[in-house]
Amino acid sequence: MTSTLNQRLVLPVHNERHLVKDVSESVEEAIRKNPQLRVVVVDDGSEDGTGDAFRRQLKPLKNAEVKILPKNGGKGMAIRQGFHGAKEERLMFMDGDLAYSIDHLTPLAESLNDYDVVIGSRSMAPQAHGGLPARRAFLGWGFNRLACYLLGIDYPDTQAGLKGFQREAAERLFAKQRLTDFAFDVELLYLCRKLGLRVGQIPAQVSGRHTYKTSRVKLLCDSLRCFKELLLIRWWSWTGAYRLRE
Ligand SMILES: Nc1nc2c(ncn2[C@@H]2O[C@H](COP(=O)(O)OP(=O)(O)O)[C@@H](O)[C@H]2O)c(=O)[nH]1
Ligand SMILES: [Mg+2]
Repeated sequence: MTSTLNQRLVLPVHNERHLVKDVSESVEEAIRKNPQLRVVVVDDGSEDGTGDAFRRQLKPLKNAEVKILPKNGGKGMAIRQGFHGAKEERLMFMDGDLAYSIDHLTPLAESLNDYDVVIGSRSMAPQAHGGLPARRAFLGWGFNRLACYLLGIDYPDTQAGLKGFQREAAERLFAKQRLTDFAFDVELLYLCRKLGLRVGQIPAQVSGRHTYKTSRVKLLCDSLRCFKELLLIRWWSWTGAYRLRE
């Protein structure tokens, strides 16, 4: 049974000019197949004209829009901007480079009939294409274990850029969410635990065309920044900054 509730898909993009044509074709096909779907591409501070290129490419589609933010605020900020003011019942985001094919939308939307929040998990799908480079896989595993330990959550994969929310849950979560970058996903899952939201998981299959941008993830300093952000989440929770009882 496909979900008849209207849906919003946010695609955060940053310096992805080389992918605009392919991604736009996938967006066009998804909208043609699903008249309930609205797609919002969010570009914040790309230097290569990604946002304008998407605007030109998606112009003919009435159910697609491109938000261009002048300054880079991080993937988390872009996703929050993409959900801002949304009226759709199902709010979903996936990596704008389509690391996960748009076909994942159907199981994601369907699972949102049973859960407040649904996350994609690469550990539930046999990764045909070898997955993460070894160094990143190791640091990713370390981050996952540390985050789960420090935040009292337990998911084999918290970072897959494929997540969905019932609108009410999204409004409660994003009103409290503070981080904009790497640890934004685990902050969301921590707030789900604190707010008693039901979280489901679906298999996330990385597409064979996707290449991880190891260079962008300056592994060491970003790992330190991730660790700092994990401590910040505990600090904000401990000091009541999340206003969890409101
Ligand atoms: N709007 C926006 N999108 C971002 C930002 N950082 C990454 N992205 C997008 O988020 C998605 C995942 O990032 P990516 O660098 O591909 O991560 P990887 O696949 O894990 O190496 C891609 O579509 C990026 O273009 C950002 O600061 N702002
Ligand atoms: Mg990627």
